[in-house]
Amino acid sequence: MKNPTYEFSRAITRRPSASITEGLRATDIGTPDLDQMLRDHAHYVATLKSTGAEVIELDPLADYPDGVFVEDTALCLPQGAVLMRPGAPSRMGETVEMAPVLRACYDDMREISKGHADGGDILVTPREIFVGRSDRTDAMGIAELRAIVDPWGHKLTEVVTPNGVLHFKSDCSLLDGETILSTKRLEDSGCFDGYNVLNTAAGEDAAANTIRFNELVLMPAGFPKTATMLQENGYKVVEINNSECAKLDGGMSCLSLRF
Ligand code: CIR
Repeated sequence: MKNPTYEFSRAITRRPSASITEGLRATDIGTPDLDQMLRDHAHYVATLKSTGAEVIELDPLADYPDGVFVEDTALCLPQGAVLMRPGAPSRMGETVEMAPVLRACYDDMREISKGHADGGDILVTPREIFVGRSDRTDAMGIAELRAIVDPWGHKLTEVVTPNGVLHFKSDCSLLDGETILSTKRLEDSGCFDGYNVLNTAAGEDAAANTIRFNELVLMPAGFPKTATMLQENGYKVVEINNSECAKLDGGMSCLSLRF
């Protein structure tokens, strides 16, 4: 039987638009190069497809510079999809664009309608759904999400996204049914007690945002100690250049919805 937290038959991605240069960023470390990002994005999509999954590739959205980061628009669960309500005003309309795509894939689609929540703050494990309170995800958004997923049989665990970190999943990812890759600073908060936790190597916190997608772990290139550690633990790692998305605080999980 499939484990729906990391074995997927489909993914949704969106190609970056030329407006990506206007994307949100916490600190300006340079303007993303569209051509490089398109090459990296094509590698990412090809890697997802190499596992046998179908990838629904959406067209760029010029009006939404951060539209490539589709993860923030929804939570996809076996029981149904939940449209998020992104915490950044410039991103709120992205969910309107995603709604018809998800409606075509799901019989049951719900939405966050009052509070705010970004998909990047949500980590789904076989035991629970972690939701990190952050600058983008607030108490009202979490309460609405809990009311939706509770009847679906999911336990929602509210956690705190570390200060100065954009999203909860900027600092962690699921590697298999019971193993989490986490920065030391997030693990130290105690939120993963009871799980097997592997830490990113010292100085490689930015490697924490990976995705386990079927048999592969997609991780950003340039973090050799963490890549070796994952391989030594038996994971099949594919490294993808993330230099351009990183300029906008984006990474591997942000680039797809997986179900
Ligand atoms: C933003 O600030 O919203 C985008 N520049 C980056 C979003 C990254 N998404 C994610 O971590 N799920």
